[in-house]
Amino acid sequence: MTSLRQQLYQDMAPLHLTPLWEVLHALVPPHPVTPCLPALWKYSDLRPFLMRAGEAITAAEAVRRVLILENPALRGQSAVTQSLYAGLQLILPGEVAPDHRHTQSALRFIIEGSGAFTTVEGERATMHPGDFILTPNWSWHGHGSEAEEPVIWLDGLDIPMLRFFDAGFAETSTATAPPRPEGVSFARHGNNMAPVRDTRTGASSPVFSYPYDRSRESLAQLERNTPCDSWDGYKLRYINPATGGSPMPTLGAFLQLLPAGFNGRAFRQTDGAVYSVVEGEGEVLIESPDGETTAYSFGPRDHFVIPSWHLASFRSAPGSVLFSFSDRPVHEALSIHREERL
Ligand code: GTQ
Repeated sequence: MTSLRQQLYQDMAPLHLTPLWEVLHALVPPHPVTPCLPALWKYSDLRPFLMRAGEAITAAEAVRRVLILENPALRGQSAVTQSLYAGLQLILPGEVAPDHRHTQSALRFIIEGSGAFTTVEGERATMHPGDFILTPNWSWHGHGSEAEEPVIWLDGLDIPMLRFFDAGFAETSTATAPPRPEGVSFARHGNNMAPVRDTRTGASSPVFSYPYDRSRESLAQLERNTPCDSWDGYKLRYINPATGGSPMPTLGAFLQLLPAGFNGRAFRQTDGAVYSVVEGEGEVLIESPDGETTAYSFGPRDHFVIPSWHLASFRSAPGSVLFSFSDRPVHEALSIHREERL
């Protein structure tokens, strides 16, 4: 019997044929089995390398001077999860990172420094720590700095997702988009209002800068006046005001506050997520598939990743604010999103 099978496999191999029954279990597992590992990047460990990159190459030469946060299990793949890319980008005073556009969608979350800017279709968004800025797919964008200090931000992109779909296109700018006054997009769409005859269909948000002070104030209000969620603390998602959906089709982004003394319950979700710590301190406990739990201690500007379907919970003695992003809108669009709250 076995030899019959062995002979069959051997004889059909030249035709690039493989028996399903040998791989079926792995192909349709009873629950998600990700190769990704949980990981934490301490900012104090990482920052010196970013500064050395600042001495080693200019932003103009690098095009984007970024250190990629690679999942330890996906080295060489420029991926923090199977679908997501994350990196920390540095721009020094006076530097320019030239305009380009691509089918990958990008988000920025500002980590350190003020006064650099991203330009989206010619409109500037000046960066301050905690601001959430997006560059929708196929929009012209570049970065520059009129700051007097280094400015560092988290880049989140759907690069591995587009690679999976073999759908990546990019162009570099020959003629830069004409400059447009700063703040117009926010004036049009950022205050729960919209132009009367606006007909946009809203694949991506018409607002591309979400200032931290506004998001933070919402969380402060909610903490004062509403009950705390036992798993999330107080958690809000950034929205596309034209649709109520995610700011970009492939990337969801979130801001959450863990109140002082928070001792959260465990959850897992199919969307692996990348976290950027804004304020405070705490611990994330992540259970590996073999049942072992590791506690990762985090402080301001640290980054960590919770892979798909890993049980996780948060603890914070002094309280904390966390930004995060994931591919959740894709899971939801495809009706494959699941989460479990224990
Ligand atoms: O700023 O356009 O981290 O195109 C990777 C690819 C940033 C960007 C990244 C990019 C960008």
